[in-house]
Amino acid sequence: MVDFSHQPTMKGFFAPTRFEADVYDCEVIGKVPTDMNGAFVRLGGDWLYPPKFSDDAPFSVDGYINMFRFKNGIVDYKGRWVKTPRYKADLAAHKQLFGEYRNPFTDDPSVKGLDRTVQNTTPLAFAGKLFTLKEDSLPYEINCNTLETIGPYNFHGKYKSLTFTAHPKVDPVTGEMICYGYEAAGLETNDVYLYTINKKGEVTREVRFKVPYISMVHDIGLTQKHVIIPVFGFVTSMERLKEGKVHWGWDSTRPSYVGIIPRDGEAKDIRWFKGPERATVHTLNGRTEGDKVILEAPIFDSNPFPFFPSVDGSPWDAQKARAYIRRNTFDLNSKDDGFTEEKLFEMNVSDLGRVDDRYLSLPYRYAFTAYTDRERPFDQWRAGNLQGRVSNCYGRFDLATGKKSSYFVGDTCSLQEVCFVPRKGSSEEGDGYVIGMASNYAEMRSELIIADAQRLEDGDVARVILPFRSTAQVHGRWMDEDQLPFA
Ligand code: V55
Ligand code: FE
Repeated sequence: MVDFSHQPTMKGFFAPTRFEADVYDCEVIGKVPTDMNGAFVRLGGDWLYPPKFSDDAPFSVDGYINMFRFKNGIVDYKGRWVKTPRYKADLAAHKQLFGEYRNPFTDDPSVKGLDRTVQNTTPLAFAGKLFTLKEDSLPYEINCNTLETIGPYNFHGKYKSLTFTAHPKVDPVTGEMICYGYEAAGLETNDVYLYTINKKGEVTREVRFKVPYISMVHDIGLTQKHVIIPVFGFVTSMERLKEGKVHWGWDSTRPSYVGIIPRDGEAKDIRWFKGPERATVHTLNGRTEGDKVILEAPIFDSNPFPFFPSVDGSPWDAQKARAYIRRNTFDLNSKDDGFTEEKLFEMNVSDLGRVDDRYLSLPYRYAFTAYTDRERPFDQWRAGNLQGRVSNCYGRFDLATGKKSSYFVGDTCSLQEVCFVPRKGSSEEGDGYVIGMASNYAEMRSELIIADAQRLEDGDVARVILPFRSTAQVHGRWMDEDQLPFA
């Protein structure tokens, strides 16, 4: 018996869909560019069974991978659950056996010791393989044509961390991947294992170090010379897990730390800089300029997630849960542990931003992300009472001039994370397409938006229409046809 009727947040457009899908030759409004060949792969979640506890985090949702496969202007859609041991155990039991977010003490005794990961965060194409990523476990390998789950992957036994980040960085110059796991030696350990994996998928470096306190190390910055490691606000302990709580609580008294380690350095070479209460969940880009290391990121003043409550019992503050694009500058010659912070744009943005990945770790100019423009129209009569709460624009933020150009999605839609697709054959930064999923509340369906990244004001060049609601994505990636063995 499956009953979602008591889940107040899973209604209307946000109700679980609970089916696997194949749509061939999707309906298109406009014209899909014929120079886009590959796939837009999205990973997010759909609850197979309702959460066991009402205060569980939405990040516990079962992983669901889906892709828009592009071939010469024709687009096919495919969606599959990620078939984790947890999915299989729940399906066999016909109920949710797993408890609070990253807390095995709250699980049904029948699943003790089972890998309890939900693979719901980021899809990755690397060394010719497709993976799903969730920061509490190893990557899961996926068949890129069928989207069926193959299983956990540890890079020929050379990747020793028990966990793998949802935000590995691929150096566009060398093709190598810089990746890591935190709580790497097991639940509630303060170990981070940092790896370099070459483009053939061979581990070439491992560095093990400790964080100042165990926290959510969700994303890092990469430069040509350094790795930048933000640590902030979220705390956890074996005691709180044994009390049956979600893995993270927010501690506003904790300083944020940023670790900087040379890419060819050892654990002793890491330097920890210290700052005020902040949350750098996602980064945009990093670079090293002489003795300075620079990170740009959409940074929150405090806890972005209401479902990871304050440890002191104080209420979640929506005002402080807004991200601004900021620049942090770290002086490697400084004698103290301080760093500078600048706000680059005086407006709130979605923290799920993107740069042209061909410029990752290098000097760059453009950041892309979604935001809410309250001046734009919203059709409440057709799309519901969501005025001011929809991401109705994608912005291209020019860090050189401070100017912004914008794509507006229309008065019944909200945009999910932006993705940048470089134009084939060009290398000019920002030359390509901006793509992303729109939720059309009036039509109760999902639409894939494709716009020219250099002409955002012109609107989309194509919309790929799904005749249903697709699962909400956490992160999506464009995977070019030469990156994976597509049929
Ligand atoms: C994040 C998302 C997660 C997670 C931890 O956005 C951090 C940050 C979707 O799951 O498990
Ligand atoms: Fe993320």
